[in-house]
Amino acid sequence: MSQNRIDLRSDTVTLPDDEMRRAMAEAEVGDDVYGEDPTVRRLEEESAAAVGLEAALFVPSGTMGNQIALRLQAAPGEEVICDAASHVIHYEMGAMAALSGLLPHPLASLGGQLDPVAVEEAVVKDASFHARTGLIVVENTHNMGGGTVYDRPHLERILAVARRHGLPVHCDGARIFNAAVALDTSAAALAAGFDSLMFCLSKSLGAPVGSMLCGARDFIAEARRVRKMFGGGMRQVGVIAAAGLVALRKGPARLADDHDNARRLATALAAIPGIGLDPASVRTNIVIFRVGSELVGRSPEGAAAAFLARLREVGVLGGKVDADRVRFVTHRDVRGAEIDEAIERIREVAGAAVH
Ligand code: TLP
Repeated sequence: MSQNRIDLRSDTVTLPDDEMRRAMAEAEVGDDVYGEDPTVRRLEEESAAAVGLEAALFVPSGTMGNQIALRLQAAPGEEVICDAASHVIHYEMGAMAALSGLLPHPLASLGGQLDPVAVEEAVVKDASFHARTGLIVVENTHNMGGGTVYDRPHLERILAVARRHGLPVHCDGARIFNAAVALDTSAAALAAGFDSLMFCLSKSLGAPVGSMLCGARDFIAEARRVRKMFGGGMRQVGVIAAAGLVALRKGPARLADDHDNARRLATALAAIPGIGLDPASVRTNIVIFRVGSELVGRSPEGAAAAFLARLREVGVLGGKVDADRVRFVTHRDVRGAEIDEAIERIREVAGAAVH
């Protein structure tokens, strides 16, 4: 690969910037398992405030944050209602079953957006013969839905169903700040009414490591206990939390640029014959599109893998969603000019295939 690499596999690939590295070097630290790391405490306080919930807990990953929430809010043998393409089902290694004895109750959805009527129908009302419903999970933005966002009225309808049945609701808000920017609202406005919310510092906000689990004070006290049980008790972790603080304070303000880049990329992709994409559906930093077989010919590994392999040869990296869909994610380390460069290279690859 002679050209510079443009890495659009995920917003997790960002490298810590100079300000983060300085903050890490200078971080005041202590043993966080004793609750004595001042930098972690600051990060937890600012995170809770940012989403308008009482308290927050620093966890090593979004997966651990989600899984602690599931563990605490549903009992073994209970069902977790979530959309069929949700991260808690597809990308968390079966953790809800393995760690907490929970059953996913997946619902088909459009763009990952749960239909409140379908949620109401899925709630098990007679638990004398069936697994009881324990929890509802909403993913905002929705990763595999293509970075789609739930607006507040939609969330209200789901929260109302949950309240009617006395069920807790967890928000997988790995990219909640992207949703807030897309809707021109605050993360707190989107978090209101949820029993718990996880957001990631290590995705679009640009930190190297870490996520925050947020909720009521009592819930977070319990979450601290389960984090230790899951092996996530960290010691002088202020060195990492310091980068997280920079991400939390500075990250949200630049997400609009990522969204503009995603839209520009999507518009250009949609104009390429053989690519299936409605650019109007791209609201945040994730672009998912279909690869027609005319772009790659008949390929044993599927159109997406074949197209990605050709793109890799010209230094453009993306991710496979399924046999014929590809995902690009825009982020802090890919600037506008590189998006334009990526578009050029993708056009060349696609043009070479159809001519
Ligand atoms: N998503 C990653 C991969 O796991 C797919 C990515 O590249 O997008 N919730 C959502 C909605 C996520 O997108 C992710 C990560 C997580 C949770 C988990 O976070 P980590 O990777 O920190 O465990």
